[in-house]
Amino acid sequence: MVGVKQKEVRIGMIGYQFMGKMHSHAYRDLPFFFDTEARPVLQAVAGRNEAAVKQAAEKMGWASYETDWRRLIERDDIDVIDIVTPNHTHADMAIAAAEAGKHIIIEKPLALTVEQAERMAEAVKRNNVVHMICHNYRFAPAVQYAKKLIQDGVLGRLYHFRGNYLQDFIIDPAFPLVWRLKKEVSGSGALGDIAAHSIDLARFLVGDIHEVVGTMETFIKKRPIGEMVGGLSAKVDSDQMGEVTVDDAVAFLARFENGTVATFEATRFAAGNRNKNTFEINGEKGSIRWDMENMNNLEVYLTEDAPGLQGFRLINCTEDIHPYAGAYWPPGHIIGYEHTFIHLIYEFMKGVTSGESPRPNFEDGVKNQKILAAVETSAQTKQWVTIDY
Ligand code: 4PW
Repeated sequence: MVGVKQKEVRIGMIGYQFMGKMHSHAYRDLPFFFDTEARPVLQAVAGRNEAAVKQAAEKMGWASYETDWRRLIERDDIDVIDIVTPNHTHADMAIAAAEAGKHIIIEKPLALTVEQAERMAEAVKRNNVVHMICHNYRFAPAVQYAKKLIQDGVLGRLYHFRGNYLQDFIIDPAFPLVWRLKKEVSGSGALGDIAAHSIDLARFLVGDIHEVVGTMETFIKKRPIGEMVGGLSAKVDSDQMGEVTVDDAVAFLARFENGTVATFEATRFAAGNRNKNTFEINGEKGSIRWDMENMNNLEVYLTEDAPGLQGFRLINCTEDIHPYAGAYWPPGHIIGYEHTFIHLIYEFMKGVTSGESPRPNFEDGVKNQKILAAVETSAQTKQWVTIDY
């Protein structure tokens, strides 16, 4: 970075699989494209299996490794703890990291329960550390541009938000009972794993949610015992069957505090939809829609367009005017999924320099967790549930 003195920020990451690989890549690529005062250093990675964590450290460029996450947090050559482990470990790790004065970046959802999430938020506040939760999709240039259009009043008053997150990776009944399907490890299923992203997008683009009513379903109740093997693949370990204790699918209605009405659907049983994270927003002056699988594009419809010319226009958000896009290639030279994490890490590094926790932070994580809990309560009681902020 020319002319600005850079400060090294030493990262200690707990976990090294799918999201660990993604975060490692983002730390390494960040300086290629963005100027920051804080320069991330891949100081140490932690995992229980020594051979595997050693190999991961070598492959992803981490300077050292630990086999005990508590030892990583104790190290005085670590400034940031990055938590990319399954959800049931989040609370203990984040609270210990905060008590040790480390800044924290953590994968979603924040915790298993609202109670855990609140304790985590109190710990980061009490210890005055910078905190952020990894809802990466809001950092796509097209989503950031959608936010700008809404803020500038281009859509006028907002009437509808429609958020879908559709996957199909567990549709085969032979797909094993991995951690993502166990309530005590993951908290919930499609709800916390993917609807959580739609909730974050909704809160980012529209505002706070006031009340929800929903339904949840588990289509396949028992599966063979097994484990994840990277990405969203898994392997069966045994011919024993175990009980699925989370939702396979969730659908809910919501009303925002500003009067916008929403529908949400999240499922891992939508055959043919690999990572179909989409939203549409309808306002008094037009509509916008976005689809993660074509993430550089934003579709925009404006009611003021001349008769005969009305229709959704396709904006390829790769121009300098589109947030983050100008840091990369010339217009039309698209970016991808991994870049959303580079932008997120960029914001986090700026936060570490300024001392301000970037959004979405643990306070957002608590609000999101309350919405997840309200949807579950509503599915059980078959009633509308007001979110108690
Ligand atoms: O964003 C999605 C996640 O939250 C991911 O791409 C896969 O599904 C992995 O976990 C969830």
